[in-house]
Amino acid sequence: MGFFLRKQREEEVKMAGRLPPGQALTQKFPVLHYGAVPTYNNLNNWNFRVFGLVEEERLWNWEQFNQLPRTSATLDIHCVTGWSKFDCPWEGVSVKSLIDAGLIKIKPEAKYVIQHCEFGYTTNTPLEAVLADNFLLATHFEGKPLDPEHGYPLRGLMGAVAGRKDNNDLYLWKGGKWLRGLEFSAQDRPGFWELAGYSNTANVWREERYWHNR
Ligand SMILES: Nc1nc2c(c(=O)[nH]1)N[C@H]1C(S)=C(S)[C@@H](COP(=O)(O)O)O[C@H]1N2
Ligand SMILES: [Mo]
Repeated sequence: MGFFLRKQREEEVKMAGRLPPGQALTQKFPVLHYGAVPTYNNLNNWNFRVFGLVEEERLWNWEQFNQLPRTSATLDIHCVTGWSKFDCPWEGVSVKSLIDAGLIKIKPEAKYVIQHCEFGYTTNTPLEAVLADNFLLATHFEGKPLDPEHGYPLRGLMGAVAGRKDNNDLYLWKGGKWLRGLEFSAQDRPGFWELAGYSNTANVWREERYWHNR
């Protein structure tokens, strides 16, 4: 896609109030993470753990995970390094729907969620951000399983619903790639990028990129 088409498309989303401050539209899908991309020969040893402040801990293998109720969502994604990608079609599992279906029962003291990923990467959000409809446990992008570098087989996906400026619209690093578990917690616990200087709160509309107040 040429420069003028990109610019034109960017102007459209800007006029529609969908371009957060300091962001630019990309038509590519950049890859960003620290460390190696995990490789899986198969998913026989893969599992997903739900723990912390829940009535009963859950441990689902890949087959069981794929039997959970599924959700599709078209979301805009905003990376702290300045690119935004619009109208991305994701599929996966919504945490809210798991709670509504009684598949996860959280204790009332749970106020935060820590996403746990391969190699010990974590990222933290308030509980309400993970329960919002702009957060998904995503398995598919554009109808296909995630590419390895984008989080195969499962990632947290933090996006934004088009045209709705919401307090739960956080930067993309609040979605952990190669996700292996969710921990419900009474205390907030800054994760990898948060400890490296990124904002703890990460609101895209308020442009909370870096953590100054420590
Ligand atoms: N496990 C893991 N997940 C991660 C990261 C990481 O370093 N490790 N980086 C985050 C950052 S900083 C961004 S911007 C997004 C990028 O997602 P993408 O590579 O699919 O564009 O992944 C996030 N999830
Ligand atoms: Mo990032």
